[in-house]
Amino acid sequence: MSDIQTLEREILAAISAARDEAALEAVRVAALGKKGAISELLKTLGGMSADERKEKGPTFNSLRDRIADALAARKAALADDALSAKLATERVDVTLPARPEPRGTIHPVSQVLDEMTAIFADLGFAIAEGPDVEYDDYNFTKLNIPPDHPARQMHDTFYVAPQADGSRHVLRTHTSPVQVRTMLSQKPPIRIISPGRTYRVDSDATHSAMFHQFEGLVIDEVTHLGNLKWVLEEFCKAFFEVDQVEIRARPSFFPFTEPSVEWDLRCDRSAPGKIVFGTGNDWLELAGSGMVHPRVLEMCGIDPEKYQGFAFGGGLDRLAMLKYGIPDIRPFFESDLRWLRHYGFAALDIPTLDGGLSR
Ligand code: 2NL
Repeated sequence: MSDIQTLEREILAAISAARDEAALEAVRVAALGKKGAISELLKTLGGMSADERKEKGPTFNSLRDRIADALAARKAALADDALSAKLATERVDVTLPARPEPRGTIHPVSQVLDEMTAIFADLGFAIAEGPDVEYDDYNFTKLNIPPDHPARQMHDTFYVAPQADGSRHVLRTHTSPVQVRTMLSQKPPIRIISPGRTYRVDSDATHSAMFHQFEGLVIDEVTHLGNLKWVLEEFCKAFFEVDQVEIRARPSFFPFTEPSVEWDLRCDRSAPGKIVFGTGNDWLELAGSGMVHPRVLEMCGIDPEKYQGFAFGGGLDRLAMLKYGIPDIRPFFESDLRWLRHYGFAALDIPTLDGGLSR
């Protein structure tokens, strides 16, 4: 075997034996570096006769090319091996649970809000929302409660610091300003419910300064108290999950409705700590309501000669307490996880009419 063949075998063996990039680089320098074996071989061409150079030149050059190719191939193989080893150590078990078990639960108020949304959406109502900090004008004046009206005292309003022009914003005392905003920005027919946070300077065992209200508003060319009664009955059947309900009307007064009606729901409270809806000899206050006062329609840009409407409102927290048998309102807003785990709902159990509201 010629010296050249021996040299090639030795270098190729060293290339295969290189276990990492550093070892391979050492082989490359020893072969193709400035003073490497192949480089030295190529330098000998300079001292040769023209004929000899013609014979050896191609041999040496192709040897150099084969060595360079072998180095490149080995380098790629080492990089592949390194990547495979890295991937093996970084393997992710995609069958592991994404997160630990959920620790919180859905608050009963959120649950009742979602239930109410499902029911009224099915009846063709849209959900309307508005800011908690309101104009005095939207919270009172446009609802037929002028600045000197006694109902302003009844509302125990939280006032925000005065503006530059002397006007004062309020924390909304009801969600009616959301209906005002809707009437000012949309044309009838209007069918909305506006559940949300409301505020009154009033807190004791049964009152919280922040509480939740729901209100509904329907404006169209022909609307009457019979429509209102049907809507409330349908809501009660769906919400309390009973086939039959009975509601009764009592005359009432609100500045923003005329006439005004309060509704009670027939129930049975004879068994201690338990309420059954739909039967029995007891009555439970359900909601206040009425036909929207023509002056309110007018102040909200709706022609009372052409349109009328009905509105209703009640306490959302109260509905949650009634439906889920929660005796005290105070823990509602204390963020006590033990209370939430007792009264809360599973996070992914979203209420729907066909899937079940509260199962
Ligand atoms: C209650 C009674 C009620 C309304 C709310 C309303 C809204 C507009 C016009 C007319 Cl924009 N009425 N809302 C009407 C009657 C009763 O709520 O006891 N709420 C807790």
